[in-house]
Amino acid sequence: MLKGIIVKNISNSYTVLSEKKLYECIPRGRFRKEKKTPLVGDKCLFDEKNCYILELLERKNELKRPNVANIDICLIVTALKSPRLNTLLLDKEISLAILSNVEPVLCFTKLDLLNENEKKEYEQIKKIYEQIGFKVFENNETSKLKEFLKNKIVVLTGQTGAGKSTLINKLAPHLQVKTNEISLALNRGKHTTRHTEIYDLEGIGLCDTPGFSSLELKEYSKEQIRNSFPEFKKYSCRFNDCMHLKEKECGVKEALLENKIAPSRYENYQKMLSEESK
Ligand SMILES: Nc1nc2c(ncn2[C@@H]2O[C@H](COP(=O)(O)OP(=O)(O)OP(=O)(O)O)[C@@H](O)[C@H]2O)c(=O)[nH]1
Ligand SMILES: [Mg+2]
Ligand SMILES: [Zn+2]
Repeated sequence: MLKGIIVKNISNSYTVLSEKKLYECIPRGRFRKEKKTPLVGDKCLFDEKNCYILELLERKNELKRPNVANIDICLIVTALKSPRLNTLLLDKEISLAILSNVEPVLCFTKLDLLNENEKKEYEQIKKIYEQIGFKVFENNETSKLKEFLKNKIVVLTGQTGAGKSTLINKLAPHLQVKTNEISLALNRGKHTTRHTEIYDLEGIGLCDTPGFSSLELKEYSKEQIRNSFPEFKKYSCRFNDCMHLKEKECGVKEALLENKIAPSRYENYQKMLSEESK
């Protein structure tokens, strides 16, 4: 029996990395009865002769979308154009990371497609997120990114076509991960990455994932969604359990009027609440 880490999953087949060797395994063991599904990022014990995963070790955290385990950083890749910037999706991704105890870090792509005005708009957007305390990168800052991500397991998430796989190739040109060049030429928006896989880059675990076009936060309560907006916590309200909606003497709404909280963030917060049923 060996200890390893699951680096890739395609349907019921899991690739386990152990002492620099890869093993194609299938799950078999107690955790199957317990209805625990192995995830990319899981540490496990496996039978290297028969290639069975026997036991999953305790998870440090679990990100729901994409569904991966033991992640240090969630690198949220967002295109400023093509596909059009969608801050609701971005803010949902940030909340999802925070709610799973994973640090969200932002990386914007396709700055080269912006005109001068759009570049100025982008600078404003960047400021909003930096002021909250998030780290913001651009996808051409590869050496800065590599330095920041050193010794971390990083999952790249974001909309289809945002440029996740392209970024992995920029960081690690030897990998040659498949990107969307061909289908773009045919002008078809389709998912290029179909599975989740951790690539090794000099100590950084880079996890590419399939993109999405929408996100739901169904399993989270309204209170959890509220708590996933770190900038709200700087302000105090009359009611301890204030949702910052129609309550009186709400510090968050006052901050909003004074432009200390970005209107786009507050609007997306309202949208996220209204989408949830809990
Ligand atoms: N102009 C420009 N194009 C980019 C940039 N980054 C990525 N692209 C292009 O955007 C398209 C989609 O890139 P991918 O890396 O395949 O996107 P993805 O996020 O991996 O998409 P999925 O795997 O479907 O989730 C490709 O044609 C890339 O060449 C960028 O910074 N500028
Ligand atoms: Mg991809
Ligand atoms: Zn309030």
